[in-house]
Amino acid sequence: MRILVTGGAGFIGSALVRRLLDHGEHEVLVFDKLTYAGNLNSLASVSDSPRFSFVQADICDAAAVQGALAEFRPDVVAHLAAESHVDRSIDGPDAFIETNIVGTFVLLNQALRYWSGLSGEDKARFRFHHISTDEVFGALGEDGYFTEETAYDPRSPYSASKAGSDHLVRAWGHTYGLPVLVTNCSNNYGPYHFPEKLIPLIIIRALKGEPLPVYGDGSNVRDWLYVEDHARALQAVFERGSVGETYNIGGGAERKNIEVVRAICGILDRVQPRADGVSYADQITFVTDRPGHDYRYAIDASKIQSNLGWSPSVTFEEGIERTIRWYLENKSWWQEILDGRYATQRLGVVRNG
Ligand code: NAD
Ligand code: TDX
Repeated sequence: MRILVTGGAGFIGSALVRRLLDHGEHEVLVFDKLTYAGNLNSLASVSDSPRFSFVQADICDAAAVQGALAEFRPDVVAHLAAESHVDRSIDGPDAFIETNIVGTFVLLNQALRYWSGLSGEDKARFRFHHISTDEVFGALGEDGYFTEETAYDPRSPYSASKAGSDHLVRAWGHTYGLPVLVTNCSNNYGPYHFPEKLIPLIIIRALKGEPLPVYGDGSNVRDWLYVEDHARALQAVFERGSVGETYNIGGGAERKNIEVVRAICGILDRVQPRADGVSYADQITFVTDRPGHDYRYAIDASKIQSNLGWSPSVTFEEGIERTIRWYLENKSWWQEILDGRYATQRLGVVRNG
């Protein structure tokens, strides 16, 4: 198939593109604006493939989207382009509304136009797959899980913008018959993760001997999924999922943030001990909480498991060790980001008045 991947130079998009080119015969066009989070270095291992192509453009640019659809003639649009960081959405929500809501609207309009012009097999095969987050469901207490039926209750500018985009996608499916698929996934981690996010930020700051900032008391819970397992789930959904359906994707690996940070410190103590013999855990610092910090996310992934036979293959313990080793072996990938774009400073603290 021919797969147009928006946001294909980002963390999850690049994992999907590497998977599609490394396993199978698919052709891929990456459509990416290359914001601060986009990185062609994350695609270096596959960019020489004759089945890979790239266009630098904005999903808000209708003419650019129309041109890419007309020229590449995709069977699938896998839509991952987004502003993705909650803390940045607190500091500056504008780009989140623009890309996540308006950009998704532009993409839907152009995809509908393109799909309407197809016929026969090509029209029957086409899918618009929207990649979203479990954060649209709000926050859980100590118990319970998000299912595909859970009511939306987004609580940050980021999650509200993703909820808006999910609603638009379903509306285009329901009203115009566009063959849409939606997936809502839990927290991803793994190689090529931008250092603003908890896990890479902690690994990098630990190695640099800097304080490890844990928001609040560290008791907030996330459900962690290794990014390559997410990419495999996305492929299963756009290849075999039922049109109009939503699938929740999760790692079945709930951890308190403080447990994640301590796990990273423990592995680093073993594989790259500090010269002074002190544990990296000594660097842990509790800092002011994130405004509106959602307490717990946890996914019930039984639908994708029973309907499409997908389940996570990497445990949290395996995945976090693999991730740490990747950051140790690929310092040039993240040092370039630290030098030019983002140096792991605190983001997303509201200053009133
Ligand atoms: P990311 O921030 O690493 O990458 C986003 C990519 O989109 C970048 O390459 C960026 O250049 C591109 N982009 C941003 N604005 C664009 C625009 N206007 N036009 C074209 N390209 C643009 O994000 P990620 O973590 O890889 O997340 C990918 C998708 O998955 C997002 O939609 C996100 O909401 C969703 N998601 C992420 C997670 C997670 O844990 N990271 C979990 C569930 C869902
Ligand atoms: O320095 C930090 N210290 C800290 O305690 C950072 C950056 C985060 N945290 C906490 C906040 C969260 O409870 O760690 C947890 C994870 O934070 P993030 O890495 O910012 O992820 P989160 O806000 O949970 O959102 C992520 O998962 C869902 C992605 O960024 C989203 O794009 C995705 O939709």
